[in-house]
Amino acid sequence: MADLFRKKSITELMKMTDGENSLKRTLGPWALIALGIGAIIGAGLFVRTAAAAGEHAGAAVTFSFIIAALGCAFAGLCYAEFASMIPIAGSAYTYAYATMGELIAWIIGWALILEYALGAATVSIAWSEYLNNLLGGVIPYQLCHSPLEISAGGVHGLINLPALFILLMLTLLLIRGTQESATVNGIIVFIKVSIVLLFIFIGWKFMNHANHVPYLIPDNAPPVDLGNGKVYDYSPPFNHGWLGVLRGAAVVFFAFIGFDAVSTAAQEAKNPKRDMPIGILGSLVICTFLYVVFSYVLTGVAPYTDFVKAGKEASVAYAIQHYMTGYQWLSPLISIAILAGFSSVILVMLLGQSRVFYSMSNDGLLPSVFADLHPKFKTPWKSNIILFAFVGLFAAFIPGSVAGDLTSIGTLFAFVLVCVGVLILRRSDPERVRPFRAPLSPLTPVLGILVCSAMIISLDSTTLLTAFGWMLVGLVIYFTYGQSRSKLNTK
Ligand code: ALA
Repeated sequence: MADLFRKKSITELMKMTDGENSLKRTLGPWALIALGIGAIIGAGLFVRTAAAAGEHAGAAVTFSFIIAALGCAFAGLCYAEFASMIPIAGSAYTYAYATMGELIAWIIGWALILEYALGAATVSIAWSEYLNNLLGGVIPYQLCHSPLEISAGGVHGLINLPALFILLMLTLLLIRGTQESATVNGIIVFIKVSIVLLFIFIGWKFMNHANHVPYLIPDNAPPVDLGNGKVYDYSPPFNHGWLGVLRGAAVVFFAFIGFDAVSTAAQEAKNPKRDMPIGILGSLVICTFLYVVFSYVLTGVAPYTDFVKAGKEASVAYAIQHYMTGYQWLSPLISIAILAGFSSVILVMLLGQSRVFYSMSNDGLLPSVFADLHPKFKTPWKSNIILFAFVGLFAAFIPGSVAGDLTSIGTLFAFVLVCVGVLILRRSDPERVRPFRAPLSPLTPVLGILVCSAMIISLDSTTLLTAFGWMLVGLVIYFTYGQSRSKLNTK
């Protein structure tokens, strides 16, 4: 049996950074922070915040954001340590392959599919919500919802066509090889941050402080009537109080996904040792601040119970339309900006996923079709098309909340493994040069493991079981396919 912990040689990996084809080191700390924010602010803030507040945490969703940010910060420091040890373009999969061996790398790569592919599906579903809101709800319910959803009027969803549409457009763009330039990213970051600030400044005046009392959902909160004879019940443990805040953290954790994108740019950083941690932590700090204030205002403008009813979809536009008298004109502007912002997040996620597939296929762990390049565009076009079919299936037929929770769990799991990896490597390979070291180790990785695991455990049992099943399928594929075909077999 092949060695499950065989590793890729770091020297070989680093050779890819030498020579004419190597990427230029052009990114300073601000450019890295902008890259992070570009990938971070999206559906998590504009859709999942309301879901977390409405279903689990109430106004205390602000605490949920702080817990999620802490988990990200601890894991982010560990990510930065890996990224600086192997400062090439890559992902947790590549780092793990060189440091912890093939099996762990495969497991992380498989969890990253949940992060990127399902993340793209979640944001495309959110895109569909805001598009429909912008168009005044003209798209029939059946054609913009999954079959697992039912409207308050009893209409069943069938397929989410707008979500499929945006995925198709962005897949075609990726096949053409359109790279988001720093300028386009800069503009989108500017637009996103402006909308957040605009909502905060204008919404502040419309806050009703009664909506913040009590701040946490009390254990005797009355159920909310959803129509159709259904109610939303706050009595289960994770639907009120501090446990609700913890579940809320797992839900809004989605809003931070993407900061790891900064680590993939290590090869282009001018001074990775100093700038990677600044880029990763800087974008986290700025986003956390914006998220906490934004969610404070959102739950002050509209009562949290609205977000399980009519305000469940396109919640920010909903809050403006229903509670911010005189500012109705703001809603379409914000929706257009949100649609643009979502598109860039989806693009980054689809790109990230096809890169991970590309690396796994080059390593022999996935079929070579995932690494076939288009003769003219030089992009992994077959992989992009397969990915569209896979992501499209989720986007068309699964509710956004299910896809969002699976994204969170996959990412949290990958983060836990990255933290564990730092602990193991500090012992097994203490001599290796680490230009950046996670401070206060072992405390930082241990706290990362604890906070991220607590969020995982707080998720509902269906999400946990589905993710477990996904990981089992991954292991079966590895042992029946990847292990025997790995390129490391022949070396
Ligand atoms: N953090 C990204 C978003 O919220 C994935 O859309």
